[in-house]
Amino acid sequence: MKDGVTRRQVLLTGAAAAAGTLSAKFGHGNTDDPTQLRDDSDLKDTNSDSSFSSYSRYRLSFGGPPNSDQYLGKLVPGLRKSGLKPVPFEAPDVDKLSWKMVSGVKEFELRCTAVNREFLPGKYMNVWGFNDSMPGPTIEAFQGDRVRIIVHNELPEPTSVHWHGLELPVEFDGVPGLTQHLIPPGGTYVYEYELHQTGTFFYHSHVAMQEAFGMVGFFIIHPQIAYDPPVDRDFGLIFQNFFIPPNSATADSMGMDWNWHTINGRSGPYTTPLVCKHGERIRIRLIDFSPMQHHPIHIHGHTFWLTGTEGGRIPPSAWIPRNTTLVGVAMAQDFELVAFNPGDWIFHCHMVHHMMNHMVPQIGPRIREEHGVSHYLDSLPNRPSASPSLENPAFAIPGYPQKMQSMQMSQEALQKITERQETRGMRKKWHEGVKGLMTVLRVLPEEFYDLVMHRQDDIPSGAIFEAIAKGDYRTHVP
Ligand SMILES: [Cu+2]
Repeated sequence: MKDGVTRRQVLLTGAAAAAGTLSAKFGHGNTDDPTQLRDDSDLKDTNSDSSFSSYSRYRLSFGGPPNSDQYLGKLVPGLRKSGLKPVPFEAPDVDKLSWKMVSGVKEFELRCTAVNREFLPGKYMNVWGFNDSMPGPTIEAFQGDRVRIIVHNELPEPTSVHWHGLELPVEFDGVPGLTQHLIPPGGTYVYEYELHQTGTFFYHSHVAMQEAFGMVGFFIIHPQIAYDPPVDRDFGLIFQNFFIPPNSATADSMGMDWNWHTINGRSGPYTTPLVCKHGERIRIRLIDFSPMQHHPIHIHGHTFWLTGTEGGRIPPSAWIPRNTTLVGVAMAQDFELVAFNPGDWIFHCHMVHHMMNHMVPQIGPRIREEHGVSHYLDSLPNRPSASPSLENPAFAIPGYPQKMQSMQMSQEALQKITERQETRGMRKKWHEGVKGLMTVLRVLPEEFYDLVMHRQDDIPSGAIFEAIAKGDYRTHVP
């Protein structure tokens, strides 16, 4: 079936018109996407996609009965050809660990370090991690690689590193006492083994309280040739909880009142959106590395297939369609979906207390940065009195208030959140609904993807969202 390209001629006003004008001005550009390292020769001719004719990657479609390959897009491939190397893995807000080839071995260097991580703009928290990052940088390798990982302990106490899920020689398993001596402060331990598996793995300290303090990172092992159906993007998110007492910026790994929640080391809305193009097939690999809590992970507007776990890839016959799935501590799950539905879709943990951070500004002084106890006491006379709000008739309703009131961020914090390239053209107040363990999957028609991700032209707040909502974009219509 042939894909035609049509242009909806819609008379628009306001922001949507601005977006339409912008897209018309720049046309249907095909700018290189530096994150994807692919060229057009990697893309297949979707006109030849006749074997998947009952499913459209560009609009709502059921795709056939539940036992069919096309049901809810199950085996509908991405826009990349089959038989290529996998697309590079992308974990927003986390770097990759560089390596060098030494006599046929991929050699990585990891440093165990204290980290001052910016969970939200201006909110720097003391945790531990690797190479000055929490989570640590991603180790990305291929099936068949031999790797050597040189671990330097720059912490003030002993540690060891475990390679979670890897089948390897016991002396490199990283368990203190049982398989190795702890690495003393200033010490080094060299781990070396072959990778015969593929999947979503991770590395972490095997000292329990250090785990709770943030010491984890992705360890992705790709197959040499991407699995079918190929995906166009391969994202990764690590979910964590911390207890950070109200008057402290240092995580307390003894506490069990988890009140700060991070995805790749940031809290919503500072989590960087996952951005893909309309019609792509994407994978999201999710790890729960919280100390104690599981996360029911939910996506809006799409159904995903559960295609892998921390044990590796699941055979397609056992894939499960979900829009919420429970990811337990130290588990990984891989989700795949066809991004048929343009828009800004929230992707989040559904535990209500994980959908916000702690609420200290509402309940007392926050002694952090320039704000000490004396500062708080000095400013008591200037603090707004509570009585006017108590006169609000809403207080007559039992249970009021439930909505988090007065949680506005400073102008500078807001600017840091909304000036990121990945957020261009989202609704002006999008950040109000994205807190704690929440991030956003942006599915953008190709012309808007280029505008948002590759151009510097000003895009009015809401312009992209409204244009999508009104259907003012080019689309492939089978
Ligand atoms: Cu959760």
